[in-house]
Amino acid sequence: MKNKASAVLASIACLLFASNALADKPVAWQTNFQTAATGIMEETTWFEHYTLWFIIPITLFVLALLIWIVIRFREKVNPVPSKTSHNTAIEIVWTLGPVIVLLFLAIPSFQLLTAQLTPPENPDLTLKATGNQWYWSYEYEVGESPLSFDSLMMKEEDRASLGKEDKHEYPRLLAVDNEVVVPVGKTVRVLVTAADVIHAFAMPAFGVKIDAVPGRLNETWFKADREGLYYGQCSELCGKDHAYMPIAIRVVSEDKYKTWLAAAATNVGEANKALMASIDGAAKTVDVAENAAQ
Ligand SMILES: [Cu+2]
Repeated sequence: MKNKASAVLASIACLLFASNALADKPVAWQTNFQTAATGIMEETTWFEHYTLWFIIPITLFVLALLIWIVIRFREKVNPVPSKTSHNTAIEIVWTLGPVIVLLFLAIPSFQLLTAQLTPPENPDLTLKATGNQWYWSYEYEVGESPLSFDSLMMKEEDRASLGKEDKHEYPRLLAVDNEVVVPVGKTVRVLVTAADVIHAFAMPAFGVKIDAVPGRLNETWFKADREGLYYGQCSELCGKDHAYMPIAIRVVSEDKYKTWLAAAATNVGEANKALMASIDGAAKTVDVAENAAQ
């Protein structure tokens, strides 16, 4: 019994760690949003559900009216058409009704837009993302020498050398060679620009999507609530390899972030490997714990 309970606990822990490794990515035939990883995305998801409470009843109401008109006023039962051209009451209703509905949509919509577009006053970290044909480069505003690196889509033949053989965690067309690493629960300001043509920096689970325009610095922000690996893509048609410049953000604990940052100052590739090993290492500790319990 005790063994069973500990096995269950261990498998729950494994599940937690599994979801810890990969947090969000698009899935086949997906119709809904990805699970929110920031407060902004939670609100966005709420707003989407909220608008459906208006859209669905209105659509059903209009459909019912159409069906009623088609049946009730068909030529056979209504040989002499009415000559009515005005009805003050009905005209007031069909003007005021939509105005009220729009007000109910506009108020939360503007509140959400304001929250999304108001830059944080004291960000914990500032990151610059530059779109290039066809990859992203990132710059961290840290210390005296800013850390910078390029992030290119991972080639299938590089899986082994990068240690990214797990196709679930590192999916084709989404995995990159160097992920952006950020600490969990911290406000990250992202400055977005482009070096050649217009790109767009988008991370669905964070509710972030902003154009990367050459010669212009756009600003957005996020605060990730959950650790894990998140995937997004360039979201502005930018040329022949537009589909091949994914964005990958790894959200880790503050400690792991600091260790990574220190190592990345000299070698980003090695720092990433060490970080991956420390995350996998945490998952392995659970396996060991499970064995010990039996
Ligand atoms: Cu692009």
